[in-house]
This record gives sequence, C-alpha cells and structure tokens, in this order.
Amino acid sequence: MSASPTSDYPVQPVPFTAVRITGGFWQKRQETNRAVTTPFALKQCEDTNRMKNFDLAAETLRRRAAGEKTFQNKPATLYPFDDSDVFKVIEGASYVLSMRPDPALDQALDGWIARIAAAQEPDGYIYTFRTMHPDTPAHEWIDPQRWLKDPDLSHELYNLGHMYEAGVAHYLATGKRTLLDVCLKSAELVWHDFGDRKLRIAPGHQVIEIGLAKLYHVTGDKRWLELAQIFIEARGPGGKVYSQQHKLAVDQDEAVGHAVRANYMYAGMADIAALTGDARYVSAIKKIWESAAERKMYLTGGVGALQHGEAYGADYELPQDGYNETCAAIAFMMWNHRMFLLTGEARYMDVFERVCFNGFISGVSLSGDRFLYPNPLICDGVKKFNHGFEGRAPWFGCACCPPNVMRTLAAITGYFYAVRGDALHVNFYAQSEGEASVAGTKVKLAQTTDYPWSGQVKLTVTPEKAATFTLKLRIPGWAQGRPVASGLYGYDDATPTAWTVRVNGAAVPAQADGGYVSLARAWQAGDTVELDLPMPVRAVHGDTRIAAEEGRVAFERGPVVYCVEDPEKQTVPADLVVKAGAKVEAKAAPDLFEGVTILTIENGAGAATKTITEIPYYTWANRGPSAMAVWLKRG
Ligand code: FUB
Ligand code: ZN
Repeated sequence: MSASPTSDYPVQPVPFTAVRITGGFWQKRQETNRAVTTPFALKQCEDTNRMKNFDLAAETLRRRAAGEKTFQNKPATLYPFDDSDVFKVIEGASYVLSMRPDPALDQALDGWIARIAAAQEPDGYIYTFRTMHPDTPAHEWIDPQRWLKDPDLSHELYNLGHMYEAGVAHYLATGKRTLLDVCLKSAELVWHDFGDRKLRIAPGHQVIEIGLAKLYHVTGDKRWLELAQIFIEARGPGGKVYSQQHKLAVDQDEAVGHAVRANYMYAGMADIAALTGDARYVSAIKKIWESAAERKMYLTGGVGALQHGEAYGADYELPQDGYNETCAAIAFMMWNHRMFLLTGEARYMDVFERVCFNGFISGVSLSGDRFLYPNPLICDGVKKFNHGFEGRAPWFGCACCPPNVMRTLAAITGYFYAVRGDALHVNFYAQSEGEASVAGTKVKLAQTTDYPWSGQVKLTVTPEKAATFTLKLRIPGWAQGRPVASGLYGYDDATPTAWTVRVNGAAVPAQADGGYVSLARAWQAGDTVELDLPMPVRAVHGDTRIAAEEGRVAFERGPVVYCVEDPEKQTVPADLVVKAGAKVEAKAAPDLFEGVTILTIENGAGAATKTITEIPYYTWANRGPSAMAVWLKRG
C-alpha cells in the first residue's frame, strides 16, 4: 500500500532509512537514544500508568459489553493528552526498528498495540479518559459529548494526530497493519463526524493535520487530506490567539500563541500547501516564518519565549530565562524542514541546524534518561525551572518532550539529503553512509567528518553508473559571516570564512548561490568532494531591540552555541565580563561530555589573566543542577 499524491513537495527528502550514521556526534546521540532513551521511555509509559489508561478503557468497554451498564474506571494519570506520549514512543521505537531489527522491541510494540486496539470503541473512537469513564467527564477539559471541547483543551484530535503518525511509522517499519488499522478505523469516524463540515471544530492543539497528511501519503485516500484541510480551515476568525484560532489560517502572518501548537500548525499548513498546491498557505507561512525566525528566535534556535501560555512573545521579546520548550524546538525543526522542501532555500536548513545543535539536543542528557522541558539561556541552578526540577528530570507529569526527542533523534538522518529533479541537496554534515536516487540514478554517499567540531567534510559520491547531476552543498550562514539571515543576531566580526570546495582534489570557485554551492558534472564512482568550512570562534551580538541582550556577548563556533556553566553554583555566570580584546580560543576536550570542543576566554594578560571556560550549550546541566548563562557582559 502506497500512494503518490498528485501534488507533493517539489523537493523530496531522502528517507531516513536510506542514510546510516557511521560515527561522530550523531552516532553517540542516536545510539544512546536507541539503547537508553527508547527502553527508558517504554518503561516510563508503563510505570507512570500511561499504558494502564488503555487497559482501563478496554476494561470498561469489556465489562459494559458484558452487561455491567454502570461500570467505569477513573483515569490513572493526570492529563487527557497522556495517550499521546504512548503514541510518540511507538513512533520513535518504530523508527528505531526501521534501522535495525530488534525482536524484543518489535514484540513489545505488538503488545502495546493490542492493548491500544482493545481500548478503541466499536465505532473507532479512541480516547482513554472518556472511554474508561463514559457517564460523566473524567476531567474538566472533557465535554459530555465527543469533540465539543476539543477547541479548548480536550486534546481528542491531538492524541489522534500522534496516533496516526505512530501508525504510519509502525506500518512502514514492520509491514504490520495492526496500529494502522486502528488509525484508519479512527479516521473513518473522524470523516463521519467532520467530513460533511457540519461540525466545525478548530482543534485546540494541532498535530492531527500532520498525522492526516501522513495517512493520506501511505493510503492514497484523499479523504484524509481533505480532513486535514477541514481542520486548518476551521480556524478563525475571532477565536483564541493561544491556539491560533484568532484568524483564518491563510490570513495569519505572525507566530503567536502556544509555540508547540503554532509550529505544528505551520508544519501542517506546509503539508497542505504541498499536497494540494494551494499557494495561499505558502504565502502565509512565509510571513509567519519571518516573524518567528527573524524576530522571535533565540540564538539557540529556541522559540516560545514565554512561560505563561508556553507561548511566542512579542517581536524581540526574548528574556534570557526564556521558556523554549523542547517540543517547540522540535516542531520548529519540522516546520523549517518543510519550508525547505517547499522552496529549496538553504536559509530554512540554516535555522534547522541552529535548532538541532542547540535548543533541541539540549533537551536530552548525554546519558539519554534525563530531560529538559524548558531550555532557557540563563539559570541559577536553584530555581525549579524544569517543571519542578532545578536540573534535568527523568520524566514529567506532562511528558510531551522526552518522547518527542526520542522520535526525532531516531529519524534524524531524514534531514541529511534531499532531491529535486537532477539536483541532490546535501543539507547536513555528519559521518554517515547513504543512498539517494537522483534523476533515475542510484548514488551512494559517504561522509567522513568530525562535524560540528570540525568543518572539514569529505563526501564520496558513487553513482551506480556515471551520471550527470548537480550536487548542492549547503554553505551554512555561519560560514558566510552571519548567524541568521536577518539582523536578529550578528557577528562582531562578520568576515565570511575562507571556505573551500575541492572536487577530486581540484579547487572549485567558492561561490554560494542561495546558500548552496552547485557542482554540476558527470559524476563517476568514487568521486570525492572536500568541503572545508573554517570554524573561527565568533562573538555574537543581538539586535539592539532585544533588551535582554543589551551590552552582552555570546559565543559560537560553527553551528554550536556556547555557555558558561558553574555546577558548583558558586558564581553567577551572567555577571561574568568579557573585556574588549579578550583572547578567545577553541580547544578540543576529548574527555569532557563524550568529547567536545570548549572555548577559553582570556581576560587581561600575564599573571592577572582571568580565564572563562565555555561549554557547548547543549551539554549544560549534565553535571547536576548548575548555574549557566549564554549571554555574558561586555567589559
Ligand atoms: O498540550 C499538550 C502538550 O502539553 C503541549 O504540546 C505542551 O506544550 C504541553 O503543554
Ligand atoms: Zn513538550
């Protein structure tokens, strides 16, 4: 079962299953994700009763069917959206399975899926909090009638979105239809209830649009695409800004409200634009992206500055203790990647990379079993900023972030390459081996690199037979002297680096057009491309309209943003002063945090020298709760 939509993204990603990480930065992160985070998340869903909710719902169905007309169970967890954590874990575990057989994991998923299927009502409805407790709402967010409080907080459609993503992932990984059939039965009900447009519900938490687009992709059934459109078109005018219900989706032009909801919606709009060819969505999300990436994004790529409402703030409202939910970073990556797939423009992958190496990967500890929900740029190590924890936490009452990191890391290779016609985009540099199909020719791609600690990348290109196509290498904005395309952040010294490209040892003109160097040639097996992106340490300033960054400096090297951390909490890193002319150097620290590059900032000279050490932002809080700051004072 598969379908080729009549319209689709003009740029097609090379699937994550076609690319394998063979070493370096992402191997450590992905292997920890597979070996630690995945079993840990499965266990947490059991231990915290998220799976039990499905059993309780199934029990109610069973006993009522057997004649116990008043039997009902109370939910075993706090939130009606807890079902979604289970679905995200299944999605992530399915990606893990796609890359490597694991009979025990496969069997564990079969067991879970059987329990989920048992909790589905005969007409396809699935939502444990209602099914287990059908006579009266088990939670204040739930209306006595299905769906009616979804525009507020019931999360009925949100849960389904994550289930659809999981069902598709599981089907593609295993060929089994077990969860997919649960999804399709559910989608039939959603079609029955919403397909005639009589019930106009703007989902209170978006993501079903993305799930439906995936269902459409895998089945070819146009109803699922139509439903995605119906849900997007049901928004506005006149509803809540919090859930982006204030205007018609096509009339929205600013990133506002709850950041996870927002970014999932913008990603869903990109899907609809691609799958229907409706250009109104493209024009809306381009404007919204400019507001998010050019006026509301942290240096770490984090978005959603405000704790109140977990929301986007006003333009340039970027307090250092910004909220920056890990899920918002992930949804921002998803959205940026889709913007790239719509346009082929490198600036979206530049932002993707910034989020990925900083405000996303900070969300999980190096050990793989401790998490950050907010990702602020400052911390005193005392305040319980992390949903009740002053450091990283093993799980959360509202546990959306950990399984979201897990599913993203498991499929990270899907962001490396993309193809449009006879052009192969190389977007992401990582030690890996992969295969793409370009203009009908299969091409093997092998990258050797220590990125992001080094900007040297050797790419070996092996087409199955000699073939003419264009290899497009992304030259990141940071290598061209600008951290972001707008003036939101700038380098004190904005001199572009002297990056070079060599093909089979011969230099080619270093010219990036739209962020890519295009190498059009007849490629032969074993051709090599060497990219050298020098990585000077860059002092960064913020736009003068960012009050929190006034008189401050931050440092980055390549795509990695740095911070000062004091695990002893004896100092206030944000009070540290970097004097004008301070010597800043990068040093390899192979024994620290599984091998990173640190920065040393030398203030003064001789015996009076005071050295400040910086670590990559994503590694902070791995030594227990700590004081931390990204932005230091300028002296
Ligand atoms: O509402 C479900 C999830 O809980 C959201 O995506 C997170 O931001 C948290 O509020
Ligand atoms: Zn989250």
